[in-house]
Amino acid sequence: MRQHRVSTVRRLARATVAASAAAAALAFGFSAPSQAADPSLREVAESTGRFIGTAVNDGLLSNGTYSDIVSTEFDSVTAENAMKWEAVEPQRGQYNWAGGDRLVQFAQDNDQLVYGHTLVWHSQMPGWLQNGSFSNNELRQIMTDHVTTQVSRYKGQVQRWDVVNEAFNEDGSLRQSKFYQQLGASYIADSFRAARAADPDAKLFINDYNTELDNAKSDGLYRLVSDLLAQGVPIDGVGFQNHLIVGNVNGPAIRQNLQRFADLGLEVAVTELDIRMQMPSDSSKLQQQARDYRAVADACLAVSRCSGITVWGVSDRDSWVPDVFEGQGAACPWDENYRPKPAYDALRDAFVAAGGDPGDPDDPEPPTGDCSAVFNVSNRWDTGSVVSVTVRTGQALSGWRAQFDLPAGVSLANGWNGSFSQSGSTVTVANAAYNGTVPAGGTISFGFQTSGGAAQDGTRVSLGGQECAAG
Ligand code: 9MR
Repeated sequence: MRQHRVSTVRRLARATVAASAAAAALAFGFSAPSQAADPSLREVAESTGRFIGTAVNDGLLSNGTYSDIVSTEFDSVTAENAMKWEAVEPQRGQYNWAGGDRLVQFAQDNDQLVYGHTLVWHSQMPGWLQNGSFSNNELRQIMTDHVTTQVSRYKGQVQRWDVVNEAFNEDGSLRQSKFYQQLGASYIADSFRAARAADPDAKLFINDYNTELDNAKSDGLYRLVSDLLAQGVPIDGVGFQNHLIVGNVNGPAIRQNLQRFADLGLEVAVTELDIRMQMPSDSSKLQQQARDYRAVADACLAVSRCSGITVWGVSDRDSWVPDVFEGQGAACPWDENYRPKPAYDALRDAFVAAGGDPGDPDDPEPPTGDCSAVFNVSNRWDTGSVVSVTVRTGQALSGWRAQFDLPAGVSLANGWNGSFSQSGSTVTVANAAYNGTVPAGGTISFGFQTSGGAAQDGTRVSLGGQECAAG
């Protein structure tokens, strides 16, 4: 039975992507691109309660093909460079928000999450900071001022922050960054505390590369986050970049490693996924790449606390890889001509396999005036469960409230993509700041975890007081 319909808005937007890509094809003299799948990656991801994001080069948003793909295929965006220290505070105390603001506005216009990247990092520091000499106290103040100013600027608009990026050496020791050399390991806790004080609702992450597997580096990270938690430092999540190589991806090992961090009670996320190959590409490498993308996506989707996947760039045309790894490239899900690659289909398939609704291309009409809901218990154990809920609304909404009942004795532990409260057995979920606007025929997705027992599959949901049909 059909459980999910695609909004007319998104259908039109996807038609625009195809049209502008076809126009680009004519202009550049290559063959017309194939159309992306329907429903989009974003829609299948949303119906699993996870996000699918991309790094965005805000300078490219004026390119219609690029921006259409970003808005229709992704529900989360990360600034590829525009929110880094050198871009944001090029002179001490003088801030430039142009690129970050542009991206945040784009995200709000398209009902997307923003993943903030990044506050404290040894790389891409402005010259005045890199080369300046400061007393330890002064450096600590500079660092916390920067974190406070940037997080405050985007309070309520950026849902997740990479507070500290790439703090580790390969052997699991802390990197000798300027911050570590002068301030010791306490620079990490101080950065998180400053970020929490500036926006108590933003989820705070530590992010790194080569930590995807259980190895010396990820062991160091594991020890650090365990210590931070034990000290009560406000950290919510760990980001795993996943800059990987075709043919060299071990999905089950990635899953296991994600799970050990999740078991600390933290959110985990795939934050910068790309999978590069030796050029030139050919169809067998592209097929292998698709299997590798699928393996990473499956790994995340098998871990209930893995909140989403961000790819590090839309197309091979825009990727950082060829500039850094000589002779390598083709690492992204879209090709140089913005055509979806097998890797795109693989990502989409992974979400569908994890419960994302594939839709029904023969039945494109959005319904009007009613709602239907899928209440899916994706994981259950004796004392708890994980639930994803997708509600389709026939009416355009600018704010919503959904309600449902949990079995006696079962309580809400935590939820995402909404603001949750429980009174007796009834749970009320109101929209978050970023997902209140829903077009007619559009969907609302949220998820939550229970304690004290499991929720029941197929529980009826009401939207704005109206009971929704099942499925
Ligand atoms: O993709 C980014 C590229 O445009 C920049 O030149 C580069 C500068 O260091 O940073 C790239 O993004 C990096 C990210 O910020 C942190 N993890 C590694 C990413 C790829 O280098």
